[in-house]
Amino acid sequence: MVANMVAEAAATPFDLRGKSVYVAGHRGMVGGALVRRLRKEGVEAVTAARSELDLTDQAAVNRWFAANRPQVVFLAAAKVGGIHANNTLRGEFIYENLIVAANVIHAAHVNGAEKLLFLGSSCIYPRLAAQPLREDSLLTGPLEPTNEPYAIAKIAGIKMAEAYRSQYGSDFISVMPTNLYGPGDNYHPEYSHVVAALIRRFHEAKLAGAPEVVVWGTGTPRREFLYVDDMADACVHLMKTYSGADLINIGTGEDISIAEFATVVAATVGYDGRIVYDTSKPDGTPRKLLDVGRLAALGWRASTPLAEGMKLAYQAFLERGE
Ligand code: GFB
Repeated sequence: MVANMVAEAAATPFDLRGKSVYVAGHRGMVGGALVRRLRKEGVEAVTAARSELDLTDQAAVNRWFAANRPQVVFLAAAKVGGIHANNTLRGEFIYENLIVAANVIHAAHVNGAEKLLFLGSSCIYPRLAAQPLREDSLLTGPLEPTNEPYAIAKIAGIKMAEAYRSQYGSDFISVMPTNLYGPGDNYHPEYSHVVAALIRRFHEAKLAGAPEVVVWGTGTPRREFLYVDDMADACVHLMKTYSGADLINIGTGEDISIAEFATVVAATVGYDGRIVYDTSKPDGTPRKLLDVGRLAALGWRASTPLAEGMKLAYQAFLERGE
């Protein structure tokens, strides 16, 4: 049944060329990758600097949409961070993500946007949902506590897109990316996600000749990592070929333990010291592997293997401007 719905949805073509395409959050890792990917499509995305448009300001968002009237919206703007940021900046994570989603989705509707893609996250699924995580496990159990505020805001965005489709016939779709990494990542030592955190920590340990590197938690949680340019490619593919209320997971379909991943980072960076674990830090969700069956049925699969993506990510880290 679901497979049929997805197959039907895929039959609806949507051409981006010649359209005004707004990427909300273009300074972020995903938004930046979307702008790069859209260029290959012959589309120069419309963007707005934070100084020009504060997405938490409803009146400003309404004014901007009324003046610019984008036909297509990629909603990649969000307050994001790793496990420590999610767990400690809980108020900021729920407030900013709720209000940005509400403001942009509503303004897109009021100003007649033809299509919108909302980016959720794999952390919307219940902490102990069956693996690999299917889209229909949403709201079937309790969430992981470390990122519950972020997940609740993302679930609200998904449900808003779904409700606008149902009540107003808006062509708003939602995608759920797995853990992402690549150029444009945030390398903050405490607030970043694991990939950026470990690239930086292993690199600094190599330069300092440090005998060991500390990795948070037990090393046993498993994560699935998708290179951000693959993510942008999947989003553009779905924008063009998918229209439906069902969520679509975006991932590789393969996961790795944090301990194994730490050895991948060590190899990428060229660090040969010891790896030790700080078990006073949280592990978070034990496993978060996405079922990518719907995405595969829609004709897309990831193309960047982890080792290759990590080389590109390390290169981007070395070349980054601070
Ligand atoms: O990437 P990360 O912060 O996000 O952590 P989550 C993944 C795993 O890596 C956890 C471990 O088990 C961490 O304990 N880890 C080991 C580290 N060393 C480090 C380190 O130095 N820094 C970090 N950050 N982790 C996030 C959510 O959860 O996933 C967000 O909090 C978002 O809401 C994102 O959904 C995709 O996978 O645990």
